Amino acid sequence: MTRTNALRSDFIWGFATAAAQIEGGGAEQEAASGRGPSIWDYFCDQPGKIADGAKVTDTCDFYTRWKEDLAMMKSLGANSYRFSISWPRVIPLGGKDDPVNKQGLQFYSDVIDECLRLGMTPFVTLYHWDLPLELYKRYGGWLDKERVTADFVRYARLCFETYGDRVQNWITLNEPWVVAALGHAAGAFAPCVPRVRANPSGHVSNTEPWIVGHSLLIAHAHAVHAYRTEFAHQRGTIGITLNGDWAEPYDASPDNVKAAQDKMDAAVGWFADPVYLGHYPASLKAMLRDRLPDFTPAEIALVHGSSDFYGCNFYTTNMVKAGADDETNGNAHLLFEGPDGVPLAPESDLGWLRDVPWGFRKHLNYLYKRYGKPIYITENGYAVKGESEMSAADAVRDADRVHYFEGYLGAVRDAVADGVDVRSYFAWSCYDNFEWASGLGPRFGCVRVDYDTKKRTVKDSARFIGQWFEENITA
Ligand code: PNW
Repeated sequence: MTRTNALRSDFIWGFATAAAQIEGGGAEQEAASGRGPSIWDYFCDQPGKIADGAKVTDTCDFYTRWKEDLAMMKSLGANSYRFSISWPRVIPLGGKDDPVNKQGLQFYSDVIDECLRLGMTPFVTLYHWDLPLELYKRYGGWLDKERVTADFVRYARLCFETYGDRVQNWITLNEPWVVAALGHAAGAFAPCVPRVRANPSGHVSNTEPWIVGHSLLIAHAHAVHAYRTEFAHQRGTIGITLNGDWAEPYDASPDNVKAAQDKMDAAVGWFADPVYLGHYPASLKAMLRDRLPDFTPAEIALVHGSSDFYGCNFYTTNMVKAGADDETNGNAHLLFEGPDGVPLAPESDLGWLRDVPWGFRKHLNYLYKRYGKPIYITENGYAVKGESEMSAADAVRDADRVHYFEGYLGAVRDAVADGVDVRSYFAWSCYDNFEWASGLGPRFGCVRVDYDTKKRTVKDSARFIGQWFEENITA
Protein backbone atom coordinates (compact mmCIF):
# COMPACT_ATOMS: atom_id res chain seq x y z
CA MET A 1 0.00 0.00 0.00
CA THR A 2 1.30 3.46 -0.90
CA ARG A 3 0.42 6.24 1.49
CA THR A 4 -0.06 9.61 -0.12
CA ASN A 5 -0.93 11.60 3.03
CA ALA A 6 -2.95 13.79 0.66
CA LEU A 7 -5.82 14.46 3.08
CA ARG A 8 -5.67 15.94 6.58
CA SER A 9 -5.44 13.43 9.40
CA ASP A 10 -8.84 14.43 10.77
CA PHE A 11 -10.54 13.98 7.38
CA ILE A 12 -14.11 12.76 7.81
CA TRP A 13 -15.44 10.06 5.53
CA GLY A 14 -18.38 7.73 5.43
CA PHE A 15 -21.65 6.97 3.73
CA ALA A 16 -24.76 9.15 3.37
CA THR A 17 -28.42 8.19 3.49
CA ALA A 18 -31.80 9.87 4.02
CA ALA A 19 -34.64 8.70 6.26
CA ALA A 20 -37.36 8.40 3.64
CA GLN A 21 -35.07 6.43 1.35
CA ILE A 22 -34.00 3.70 3.79
CA GLU A 23 -36.10 3.36 6.92
CA GLY A 24 -39.31 1.68 5.74
CA GLY A 25 -39.68 -2.02 6.52
CA GLY A 26 -43.27 -2.55 5.41
CA ALA A 27 -46.55 -0.72 5.88
CA GLU A 28 -47.53 -2.47 9.12
CA GLN A 29 -44.26 -1.82 10.81
CA GLU A 30 -44.32 1.80 9.70
CA ALA A 31 -47.81 2.26 11.10
CA ALA A 32 -46.80 0.69 14.43
CA SER A 33 -43.77 2.99 14.63
CA GLY A 34 -45.99 6.03 15.01
CA ARG A 35 -44.46 7.90 12.10
CA GLY A 36 -46.86 10.36 10.50
CA PRO A 37 -47.22 10.45 6.70
CA SER A 38 -44.96 12.75 4.72
CA ILE A 39 -45.60 14.35 1.35
CA TRP A 40 -43.68 11.39 -0.11
CA ASP A 41 -46.17 8.85 1.27
CA TYR A 42 -48.90 10.85 -0.40
CA PHE A 43 -46.90 11.19 -3.63
CA CYS A 44 -46.24 7.42 -3.76
CA ASP A 45 -50.00 6.84 -3.62
CA GLN A 46 -50.60 8.93 -6.74
CA PRO A 47 -50.73 6.73 -9.83
CA GLY A 48 -47.80 7.15 -12.20
CA LYS A 49 -45.63 9.29 -9.93
CA ILE A 50 -43.12 6.60 -8.94
CA ALA A 51 -41.58 4.76 -11.88
CA ASP A 52 -42.04 1.24 -10.49
CA GLY A 53 -44.81 1.96 -8.01
CA ALA A 54 -42.46 1.56 -5.02
CA LYS A 55 -43.50 2.99 -1.64
CA VAL A 56 -41.45 4.82 0.97
CA THR A 57 -42.99 2.51 3.55
CA ASP A 58 -41.11 -0.49 2.16
CA THR A 59 -37.44 0.14 1.41
CA CYS A 60 -34.35 -1.11 3.29
CA ASP A 61 -35.86 -1.55 6.75
CA PHE A 62 -33.14 0.49 8.45
CA TYR A 63 -35.76 1.04 11.14
CA THR A 64 -35.18 -2.47 12.49
CA ARG A 65 -31.78 -3.31 10.98
CA TRP A 66 -29.93 -0.16 12.01
CA LYS A 67 -27.54 -1.86 14.38
CA GLU A 68 -26.22 -4.34 11.82
CA ASP A 69 -26.11 -1.59 9.20
CA LEU A 70 -23.98 0.65 11.39
CA ALA A 71 -21.66 -2.25 12.20
CA MET A 72 -21.34 -2.90 8.47
CA MET A 73 -20.36 0.73 7.75
CA LYS A 74 -17.81 0.55 10.51
CA SER A 75 -16.37 -2.65 9.08
CA LEU A 76 -15.92 -0.85 5.75
CA GLY A 77 -13.69 1.68 7.48
CA ALA A 78 -16.01 4.69 7.75
CA ASN A 79 -15.28 7.15 10.56
CA SER A 80 -18.59 8.98 10.17
CA TYR A 81 -22.21 8.49 9.09
CA ARG A 82 -24.48 11.07 7.49
CA PHE A 83 -28.20 10.40 7.91
CA SER A 84 -31.38 12.43 8.17
CA ILE A 85 -34.08 12.59 10.80
CA SER A 86 -37.61 12.10 9.58
CA TRP A 87 -39.58 15.13 10.77
CA PRO A 88 -42.91 13.23 10.74
CA ARG A 89 -41.34 10.37 12.69
CA VAL A 90 -40.56 12.65 15.62
CA ILE A 91 -43.54 15.02 15.22
CA PRO A 92 -46.15 13.05 13.26
CA LEU A 93 -48.28 16.06 12.34
CA GLY A 94 -45.27 18.35 12.15
CA GLY A 95 -46.61 21.55 13.72
CA LYS A 96 -45.17 23.54 16.58
CA ASP A 97 -48.05 22.66 18.88
CA ASP A 98 -48.41 19.07 17.75
CA PRO A 99 -47.41 16.11 19.93
CA VAL A 100 -44.06 14.36 19.81
CA ASN A 101 -43.71 10.65 19.00
CA LYS A 102 -41.49 9.37 21.82
CA GLN A 103 -40.71 6.14 20.00
CA GLY A 104 -39.46 8.09 16.98
CA LEU A 105 -37.39 10.43 19.12
CA GLN A 106 -35.81 7.45 20.88
CA PHE A 107 -34.99 5.74 17.57
CA TYR A 108 -32.54 8.44 16.46
CA SER A 109 -31.14 8.68 19.94
CA ASP A 110 -30.23 4.98 19.77
CA VAL A 111 -28.73 5.38 16.29
CA ILE A 112 -26.60 8.29 17.51
CA ASP A 113 -25.41 6.39 20.58
CA GLU A 114 -24.43 3.40 18.48
CA CYS A 115 -22.53 5.61 15.99
CA LEU A 116 -20.56 7.10 18.87
CA ARG A 117 -19.92 3.71 20.42
CA LEU A 118 -18.49 2.52 17.10
CA GLY A 119 -16.40 5.66 16.66
CA MET A 120 -18.42 7.10 13.77
CA THR A 121 -19.17 10.83 13.98
CA PRO A 122 -22.86 11.50 13.27
CA PHE A 123 -23.64 14.14 10.62
CA VAL A 124 -27.33 14.80 10.98
CA THR A 125 -29.60 16.38 8.37
CA LEU A 126 -32.85 17.83 9.66
CA TYR A 127 -34.70 18.03 6.37
CA HIS A 128 -34.17 15.63 3.51
CA TRP A 129 -37.50 16.25 1.75
CA ASP A 130 -40.00 14.36 3.92
CA LEU A 131 -42.25 17.24 4.97
CA PRO A 132 -45.08 16.13 7.29
CA LEU A 133 -48.07 15.79 4.98
CA GLU A 134 -50.31 17.56 7.47
CA LEU A 135 -48.32 20.79 7.03
CA TYR A 136 -48.87 20.67 3.30
CA LYS A 137 -52.57 20.18 3.90
CA ARG A 138 -52.77 22.94 6.49
CA TYR A 139 -51.02 25.71 4.65
CA GLY A 140 -49.15 24.46 1.59
CA GLY A 141 -45.93 23.59 3.44
CA TRP A 142 -42.99 25.60 2.11
CA LEU A 143 -45.35 27.97 0.34
CA ASP A 144 -46.19 29.64 3.65
CA LYS A 145 -42.99 31.23 4.91
CA GLU A 146 -44.25 32.33 8.34
CA ARG A 147 -45.97 29.13 9.35
CA VAL A 148 -43.43 26.68 7.98
CA THR A 149 -40.60 28.62 9.63
CA ALA A 150 -42.30 28.46 13.02
CA ASP A 151 -42.93 24.74 12.65
CA PHE A 152 -39.46 23.95 11.30
CA VAL A 153 -37.72 25.88 14.06
CA ARG A 154 -39.67 24.06 16.76
CA TYR A 155 -38.70 20.74 15.15
CA ALA A 156 -35.05 21.81 14.87
CA ARG A 157 -35.03 22.98 18.50
CA LEU A 158 -36.44 19.63 19.62
CA CYS A 159 -33.59 17.87 17.79
CA PHE A 160 -30.91 20.18 19.27
CA GLU A 161 -32.37 19.67 22.75
CA THR A 162 -32.62 15.92 22.43
CA TYR A 163 -29.47 15.06 20.48
CA GLY A 164 -27.23 18.11 20.70
CA ASP A 165 -25.26 16.77 23.64
CA ARG A 166 -24.01 14.05 21.26
CA VAL A 167 -24.34 15.53 17.77
CA GLN A 168 -21.83 18.23 16.83
CA ASN A 169 -22.48 18.36 13.07
CA TRP A 170 -25.84 19.60 11.82
CA ILE A 171 -27.17 20.13 8.33
CA THR A 172 -30.44 22.05 8.23
CA LEU A 173 -31.61 21.36 4.67
CA ASN A 174 -30.55 18.96 1.97
CA GLU A 175 -30.63 20.42 -1.55
CA PRO A 176 -33.26 23.16 -1.34
CA TRP A 177 -33.00 23.47 -5.14
CA VAL A 178 -34.54 20.02 -5.52
CA VAL A 179 -37.35 20.84 -3.08
CA ALA A 180 -38.19 24.07 -4.88
CA ALA A 181 -37.48 23.13 -8.50
CA LEU A 182 -38.39 19.45 -8.74
CA GLY A 183 -41.12 19.63 -6.10
CA HIS A 184 -42.77 22.88 -7.15
CA ALA A 185 -41.88 23.59 -10.76
CA ALA A 186 -41.04 20.52 -12.78
CA GLY A 187 -43.58 18.34 -11.00
CA ALA A 188 -41.28 15.34 -10.79
CA PHE A 189 -41.08 15.23 -6.99
CA ALA A 190 -43.47 15.64 -4.08
CA PRO A 191 -45.62 17.54 -3.46
CA CYS A 192 -46.03 18.44 -7.12
CA VAL A 193 -49.31 20.28 -6.87
CA PRO A 194 -48.52 23.76 -8.13
CA ARG A 195 -51.33 26.20 -7.62
CA VAL A 196 -50.33 28.64 -10.30
CA ARG A 197 -50.09 27.07 -13.70
CA ALA A 198 -48.56 29.64 -15.95
CA ASN A 199 -47.87 27.01 -18.54
CA PRO A 200 -51.13 25.29 -19.49
CA SER A 201 -49.26 22.36 -21.04
CA GLY A 202 -47.83 20.96 -17.84
CA HIS A 203 -47.23 21.02 -14.12
CA VAL A 204 -45.19 24.15 -14.28
CA SER A 205 -45.50 27.05 -11.93
CA ASN A 206 -43.44 30.12 -12.62
CA THR A 207 -43.87 31.58 -9.15
CA GLU A 208 -43.96 28.72 -6.65
CA PRO A 209 -40.36 27.54 -6.84
CA TRP A 210 -39.07 31.00 -5.98
CA ILE A 211 -41.51 31.42 -3.11
CA VAL A 212 -40.58 27.99 -1.79
CA GLY A 213 -36.85 28.67 -2.19
CA HIS A 214 -37.24 31.89 -0.22
CA SER A 215 -39.10 30.13 2.61
CA LEU A 216 -36.43 27.44 2.74
CA LEU A 217 -33.71 30.06 3.19
CA ILE A 218 -35.65 31.87 5.91
CA ALA A 219 -36.54 28.69 7.80
CA HIS A 220 -32.93 27.48 7.57
CA ALA A 221 -31.62 30.81 8.86
CA HIS A 222 -34.00 30.86 11.83
CA ALA A 223 -33.03 27.31 12.80
CA VAL A 224 -29.34 28.27 12.63
CA HIS A 225 -30.03 31.37 14.71
CA ALA A 226 -31.80 29.27 17.36
CA TYR A 227 -28.87 26.85 17.42
CA ARG A 228 -26.24 29.57 17.71
CA THR A 229 -28.04 31.54 20.40
CA GLU A 230 -29.75 28.87 22.51
CA PHE A 231 -27.35 25.96 22.03
CA ALA A 232 -23.97 27.69 21.79
CA HIS A 233 -22.75 25.63 24.75
CA GLN A 234 -22.99 22.52 22.55
CA ARG A 235 -20.16 23.93 20.45
CA GLY A 236 -21.23 22.24 17.25
CA THR A 237 -21.22 23.37 13.63
CA ILE A 238 -24.30 23.93 11.52
CA GLY A 239 -24.90 24.66 7.88
CA ILE A 240 -26.74 23.89 4.68
CA THR A 241 -26.08 21.35 1.92
CA LEU A 242 -26.56 22.33 -1.71
CA ASN A 243 -26.59 20.37 -4.93
CA GLY A 244 -25.19 21.82 -8.12
CA ASP A 245 -23.17 20.04 -10.73
CA TRP A 246 -20.43 21.66 -12.76
CA ALA A 247 -21.51 23.74 -15.77
CA GLU A 248 -18.87 23.91 -18.51
CA PRO A 249 -19.56 26.29 -21.41
CA TYR A 250 -20.36 24.35 -24.57
CA ASP A 251 -17.91 26.52 -26.47
CA ALA A 252 -16.19 29.90 -26.13
CA SER A 253 -19.11 31.92 -27.51
CA PRO A 254 -20.17 34.70 -25.12
CA ASP A 255 -23.75 33.37 -25.00
CA ASN A 256 -22.68 29.93 -23.89
CA VAL A 257 -20.11 31.24 -21.43
CA LYS A 258 -22.87 33.36 -19.90
CA ALA A 259 -25.27 30.38 -19.95
CA ALA A 260 -22.82 28.32 -17.90
CA GLN A 261 -22.57 31.07 -15.27
CA ASP A 262 -26.36 31.53 -15.32
CA LYS A 263 -26.74 27.81 -14.66
CA MET A 264 -24.34 27.98 -11.70
CA ASP A 265 -26.23 31.02 -10.40
CA ALA A 266 -29.59 29.24 -10.67
CA ALA A 267 -28.52 25.88 -9.27
CA VAL A 268 -25.99 26.98 -6.65
CA GLY A 269 -26.09 30.77 -6.31
CA TRP A 270 -29.86 30.88 -5.72
CA PHE A 271 -29.11 29.57 -2.20
CA ALA A 272 -25.37 30.01 -1.75
CA ASP A 273 -25.19 33.70 -2.68
CA PRO A 274 -27.72 34.83 -0.04
CA VAL A 275 -26.17 32.56 2.61
CA TYR A 276 -22.50 33.39 1.96
CA LEU A 277 -22.61 36.72 0.10
CA GLY A 278 -25.80 38.33 1.40
CA HIS A 279 -27.90 38.70 -1.78
CA TYR A 280 -29.50 36.78 -4.64
CA PRO A 281 -27.39 36.52 -7.82
CA ALA A 282 -27.89 39.42 -10.22
CA SER A 283 -28.63 37.04 -13.12
CA LEU A 284 -31.45 35.44 -11.13
CA LYS A 285 -32.97 38.81 -10.37
CA ALA A 286 -32.64 39.84 -14.03
CA MET A 287 -34.34 36.63 -15.17
CA LEU A 288 -37.20 36.64 -12.65
CA ARG A 289 -37.69 40.32 -11.78
CA ASP A 290 -40.59 40.65 -9.37
CA ARG A 291 -41.18 36.91 -9.28
CA LEU A 292 -38.07 36.61 -7.09
CA PRO A 293 -39.10 37.54 -3.54
CA ASP A 294 -37.13 40.30 -1.81
CA PHE A 295 -35.48 39.84 1.55
CA THR A 296 -36.50 42.27 4.25
CA PRO A 297 -33.43 43.81 5.93
CA ALA A 298 -34.10 41.65 9.00
CA GLU A 299 -34.34 38.50 6.87
CA ILE A 300 -31.12 39.00 4.96
CA ALA A 301 -29.30 39.90 8.16
CA LEU A 302 -30.26 36.45 9.44
CA VAL A 303 -29.61 34.58 6.17
CA HIS A 304 -26.21 36.12 5.45
CA GLY A 305 -23.58 34.10 7.31
CA SER A 306 -26.01 31.36 8.30
CA SER A 307 -23.75 28.43 7.42
CA ASP A 308 -20.47 27.48 9.11
CA PHE A 309 -19.38 25.48 6.08
CA TYR A 310 -20.29 24.79 2.48
CA GLY A 311 -22.16 21.46 2.26
CA CYS A 312 -21.62 20.13 -1.26
CA ASN A 313 -23.51 17.35 -3.02
CA PHE A 314 -21.95 16.67 -6.40
CA TYR A 315 -22.72 14.14 -9.11
CA THR A 316 -21.89 15.18 -12.66
CA THR A 317 -20.74 17.74 -15.23
CA ASN A 318 -22.70 19.21 -18.13
CA MET A 319 -21.74 21.06 -21.26
CA VAL A 320 -24.00 24.09 -21.20
CA LYS A 321 -25.63 25.99 -24.03
CA ALA A 322 -27.82 29.07 -23.97
CA GLY A 323 -31.45 29.16 -25.01
CA ALA A 324 -33.45 26.58 -23.06
CA ASP A 325 -36.83 27.26 -21.48
CA ASP A 326 -36.07 26.20 -17.91
CA GLU A 327 -35.65 28.95 -15.37
CA THR A 328 -34.63 26.65 -12.52
CA ASN A 329 -31.50 25.92 -14.57
CA GLY A 330 -30.96 29.51 -15.66
CA ASN A 331 -32.54 28.75 -19.07
CA ALA A 332 -29.51 26.69 -20.00
CA HIS A 333 -29.45 23.46 -22.00
CA LEU A 334 -27.59 20.73 -20.10
CA LEU A 335 -25.73 18.42 -22.46
CA PHE A 336 -23.28 15.56 -22.18
CA GLU A 337 -21.35 16.40 -25.32
CA GLY A 338 -19.45 19.33 -26.75
CA PRO A 339 -19.22 20.57 -30.34
CA ASP A 340 -17.24 17.47 -31.39
CA GLY A 341 -20.32 15.37 -30.67
CA VAL A 342 -18.37 12.86 -28.59
CA PRO A 343 -20.21 11.85 -25.39
CA LEU A 344 -18.38 12.88 -22.22
CA ALA A 345 -19.11 9.45 -20.78
CA PRO A 346 -21.45 6.49 -21.29
CA GLU A 347 -24.98 6.59 -19.85
CA SER A 348 -25.68 5.75 -16.22
CA ASP A 349 -29.04 4.50 -14.95
CA LEU A 350 -30.36 8.08 -14.75
CA GLY A 351 -30.64 10.61 -17.55
CA TRP A 352 -29.06 13.48 -15.58
CA LEU A 353 -26.03 11.56 -14.36
CA ARG A 354 -22.77 10.57 -16.07
CA ASP A 355 -19.29 9.73 -14.86
CA VAL A 356 -17.44 12.98 -15.68
CA PRO A 357 -14.82 13.46 -12.95
CA TRP A 358 -12.95 16.48 -14.31
CA GLY A 359 -15.73 18.93 -13.45
CA PHE A 360 -15.42 18.09 -9.74
CA ARG A 361 -12.01 19.71 -9.30
CA LYS A 362 -13.25 22.84 -11.10
CA HIS A 363 -16.43 22.87 -9.00
CA LEU A 364 -14.57 22.62 -5.69
CA ASN A 365 -12.18 25.39 -6.73
CA TYR A 366 -15.11 27.56 -7.83
CA LEU A 367 -16.97 27.10 -4.53
CA TYR A 368 -13.92 27.78 -2.42
CA LYS A 369 -12.93 30.86 -4.33
CA ARG A 370 -16.42 32.34 -4.44
CA TYR A 371 -17.66 31.47 -0.95
CA GLY A 372 -14.45 30.99 1.03
CA LYS A 373 -15.79 28.36 3.40
CA PRO A 374 -14.48 24.94 4.40
CA ILE A 375 -16.21 22.39 2.19
CA TYR A 376 -17.94 19.29 3.47
CA ILE A 377 -18.67 16.97 0.57
CA THR A 378 -21.92 15.47 1.80
CA GLU A 379 -22.86 13.32 -1.23
CA ASN A 380 -21.25 11.86 -4.31
CA GLY A 381 -22.15 8.65 -6.08
CA TYR A 382 -23.25 6.73 -9.14
CA ALA A 383 -26.07 4.49 -10.44
CA VAL A 384 -24.69 1.77 -12.72
CA LYS A 385 -26.68 1.32 -15.90
CA GLY A 386 -28.98 -1.69 -15.78
CA GLU A 387 -27.80 -2.83 -12.36
CA SER A 388 -31.31 -3.84 -11.25
CA GLU A 389 -31.51 -6.32 -14.11
CA MET A 390 -28.19 -7.96 -13.22
CA SER A 391 -27.78 -11.08 -11.14
CA ALA A 392 -26.67 -10.40 -7.57
CA ALA A 393 -23.26 -11.85 -8.42
CA ASP A 394 -22.78 -9.40 -11.28
CA ALA A 395 -24.21 -6.42 -9.43
CA VAL A 396 -21.67 -6.65 -6.61
CA ARG A 397 -18.77 -6.59 -9.10
CA ASP A 398 -19.59 -2.93 -9.77
CA ALA A 399 -16.60 -1.89 -11.87
CA ASP A 400 -18.39 1.18 -13.29
CA ARG A 401 -19.02 2.52 -9.79
CA VAL A 402 -15.41 1.83 -8.81
CA HIS A 403 -14.35 3.76 -11.90
CA TYR A 404 -16.57 6.67 -10.88
CA PHE A 405 -15.20 6.84 -7.33
CA GLU A 406 -11.63 6.50 -8.53
CA GLY A 407 -12.03 9.52 -10.79
CA TYR A 408 -14.04 11.69 -8.40
CA LEU A 409 -11.88 10.94 -5.38
CA GLY A 410 -8.85 11.77 -7.50
CA ALA A 411 -10.51 15.11 -8.26
CA VAL A 412 -10.98 15.72 -4.53
CA ARG A 413 -7.31 14.99 -3.95
CA ASP A 414 -6.36 17.37 -6.77
CA ALA A 415 -8.59 20.13 -5.40
CA VAL A 416 -6.99 19.73 -1.97
CA ALA A 417 -3.58 20.04 -3.64
CA ASP A 418 -4.89 23.24 -5.28
CA GLY A 419 -5.47 24.60 -1.78
CA VAL A 420 -9.20 23.96 -1.40
CA ASP A 421 -10.17 23.27 2.22
CA VAL A 422 -12.12 20.00 1.93
CA ARG A 423 -12.95 18.38 5.26
CA SER A 424 -15.26 15.49 4.48
CA TYR A 425 -16.49 13.04 1.89
CA PHE A 426 -19.69 11.01 2.08
CA ALA A 427 -20.44 8.47 -0.63
CA TRP A 428 -24.03 8.29 -1.82
CA SER A 429 -25.08 5.85 -0.76
CA CYS A 430 -24.36 3.26 1.87
CA TYR A 431 -26.68 0.79 0.18
CA ASP A 432 -29.25 0.65 -2.62
CA ASN A 433 -32.36 2.54 -1.59
CA PHE A 434 -35.54 4.34 -2.66
CA GLU A 435 -34.46 6.68 -5.43
CA TRP A 436 -37.46 9.02 -5.13
CA ALA A 437 -39.59 9.23 -8.29
CA SER A 438 -37.38 6.58 -9.91
CA GLY A 439 -38.39 4.06 -7.23
CA LEU A 440 -36.18 1.10 -6.40
CA GLY A 441 -34.82 0.75 -9.95
CA PRO A 442 -31.66 2.87 -10.04
CA ARG A 443 -29.15 1.65 -7.48
CA PHE A 444 -26.63 3.98 -5.82
CA GLY A 445 -25.46 1.59 -3.12
CA CYS A 446 -21.93 0.56 -2.28
CA VAL A 447 -23.75 -2.36 -0.70
CA ARG A 448 -26.44 -4.32 -2.51
CA VAL A 449 -29.92 -4.72 -1.07
CA ASP A 450 -32.13 -7.62 -2.08
CA TYR A 451 -35.53 -5.98 -1.65
CA ASP A 452 -37.37 -9.30 -1.13
CA THR A 453 -35.23 -10.55 1.72
CA LYS A 454 -33.61 -7.19 2.67
CA LYS A 455 -30.28 -9.00 2.62
CA ARG A 456 -27.19 -6.78 2.29
CA THR A 457 -24.11 -7.75 0.25
CA VAL A 458 -21.01 -5.60 0.05
CA LYS A 459 -20.06 -4.50 -3.48
CA ASP A 460 -16.52 -3.98 -4.78
CA SER A 461 -16.99 -0.20 -4.65
CA ALA A 462 -17.40 -0.20 -0.85
CA ARG A 463 -14.09 -1.99 -0.46
CA PHE A 464 -12.47 0.31 -2.98
CA ILE A 465 -13.47 3.43 -1.08
CA GLY A 466 -12.31 2.06 2.25
CA GLN A 467 -8.93 1.24 0.78
CA TRP A 468 -8.70 4.64 -0.92
CA PHE A 469 -9.16 6.56 2.33
CA GLU A 470 -6.79 4.24 4.12
CA GLU A 471 -4.13 5.27 1.59
CA ASN A 472 -4.94 8.97 1.33
CA ILE A 473 -5.72 10.18 4.83
CA THR A 474 -2.58 11.24 6.66
CA ALA A 475 -1.70 8.61 9.24
C1 PNW B 1 -29.67 13.77 -4.43
N1 PNW B 1 -31.57 15.72 -10.36
O1 PNW B 1 -30.79 14.05 -5.20
C2 PNW B 1 -30.27 13.50 -3.07
O2 PNW B 1 -29.76 14.25 -2.02
C3 PNW B 1 -30.41 12.05 -2.74
O3 PNW B 1 -31.49 11.88 -1.86
C4 PNW B 1 -30.56 11.24 -4.01
O4 PNW B 1 -30.85 9.90 -3.79
C5 PNW B 1 -29.25 11.38 -4.78
O5 PNW B 1 -28.96 12.75 -5.04
C6 PNW B 1 -29.21 10.63 -6.10
O6 PNW B 1 -30.19 11.10 -6.96
C7 PNW B 1 -30.90 14.45 -6.49
O7 PNW B 1 -32.58 15.34 -10.98
C8 PNW B 1 -32.02 14.05 -7.18
O8 PNW B 1 -30.73 16.51 -10.93
C9 PNW B 1 -32.25 14.48 -8.45
C10 PNW B 1 -31.33 15.32 -9.05
C11 PNW B 1 -30.21 15.74 -8.37
C12 PNW B 1 -30.00 15.30 -7.08
